[in-house]
Amino acid sequence: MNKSDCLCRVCSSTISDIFDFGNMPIANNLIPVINDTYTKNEYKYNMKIGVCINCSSLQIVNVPEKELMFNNQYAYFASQSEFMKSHFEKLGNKVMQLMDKEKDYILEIGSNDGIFLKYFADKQYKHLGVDASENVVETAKKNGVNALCSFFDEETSIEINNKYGKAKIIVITNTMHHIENCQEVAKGINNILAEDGTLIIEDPYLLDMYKIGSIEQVYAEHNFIWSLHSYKTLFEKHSIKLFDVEHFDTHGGSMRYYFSKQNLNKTSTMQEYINLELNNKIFDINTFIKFQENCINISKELYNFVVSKSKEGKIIAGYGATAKSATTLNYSNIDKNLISCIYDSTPFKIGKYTPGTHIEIKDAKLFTKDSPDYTILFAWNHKKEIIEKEKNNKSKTIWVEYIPKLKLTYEN
Ligand code: DWN
Ligand code: ZN
Repeated sequence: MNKSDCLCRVCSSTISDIFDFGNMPIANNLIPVINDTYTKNEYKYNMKIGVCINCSSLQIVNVPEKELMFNNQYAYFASQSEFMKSHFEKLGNKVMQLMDKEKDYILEIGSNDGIFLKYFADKQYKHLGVDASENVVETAKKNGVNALCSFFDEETSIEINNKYGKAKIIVITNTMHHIENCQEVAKGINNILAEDGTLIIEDPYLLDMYKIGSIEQVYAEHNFIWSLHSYKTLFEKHSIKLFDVEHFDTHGGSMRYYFSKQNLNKTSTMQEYINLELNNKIFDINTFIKFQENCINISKELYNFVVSKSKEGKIIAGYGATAKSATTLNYSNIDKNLISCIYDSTPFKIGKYTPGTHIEIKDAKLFTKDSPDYTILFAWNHKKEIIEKEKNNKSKTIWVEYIPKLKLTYEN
């Protein structure tokens, strides 16, 4: 690996410890058919992650080309979760209070299938979504959203500024951690955010990841896991200041960050989380090392469980063909020989196969009829929604959770 690969993309310090996952496929690159052409040519990269003890950001040190991850075959359509829809509707209502409907517009970077901007489109607010994956942009447009297919960088920001002017609100949910060149995004935001505007970012939170040992939050796509300290370091370089945060349980623990170009008073919640990060030693390399050990144990525990049940002749399936589970499945060597299939409700995913491990993805509607002996809840972050739905469907299985540790729940 080049030395420059090991420099922090936030603050340019050297990344001190590297956790090598071995060869990994791209998490959302589902395989359409299992044959030699697809399986032999499947793209893999040697995934290595490290943490910067200067700014605390956790990152993949060798990120694959962005076009390999975001293209017209992007598999994740955020609107599959009713809970996430209502989560974003609440954010929409809050943001509308900050806007003058006649004058202002909102820009969303990483607008996916329009899950968030749909509320603005429905209420005729001026808005623009930018997303690099053509197929999700098409879905957003069908949902009435004004969306542009592009990677967001400095050049795009200039084009948007020329056409739409400065944005009063910029929202980036579950996307900033996808973008390798975070400096370029920050520059672009600086170009386009109004002087009295607000930047809102939300994504999985480093302290939660450390706490529950969710090794899976990292995969090519999630090439950063951010904290308050690391976001502050990045945006302060570009004269954009963090002034408030809000914590959510979504996606295994997420933080929402509020930034402004103005010198606004910092909230007490922000100070609380700054202290929490310091108390939890996010700048101590041992925190990262302990996390690694915990992740290795979780993977081994799940593998041993699956192998032992498979030897007993039990049918073991999965629920939720998540991008996250690509890390666990590939790292733990759990593949199609051990897992019968994974159930999922996303039309784009059904009938395809998981990357690297080649497990068939089946329509979630078949779950009740199939009733596998054990079902690993890969979409563990949607536990409440999925278990309630399957309870109503009278599905019978033993649910298997593996984060933060192995847990069985009998559903009979
Ligand atoms: O940032 C990202 C996040 C937010 O989402 C992306 N990089 C990609 C994606 O990650 P993920 O695939 O790990 O996300 P989810 O939301 O955990 O995926 C849930 C999966 O489960 C989806 O494929 C949809 C499926 N699902 C289902 O079949 N029935 C979900 C729900 C709620 C359901 O009821
Ligand atoms: Zn750094």
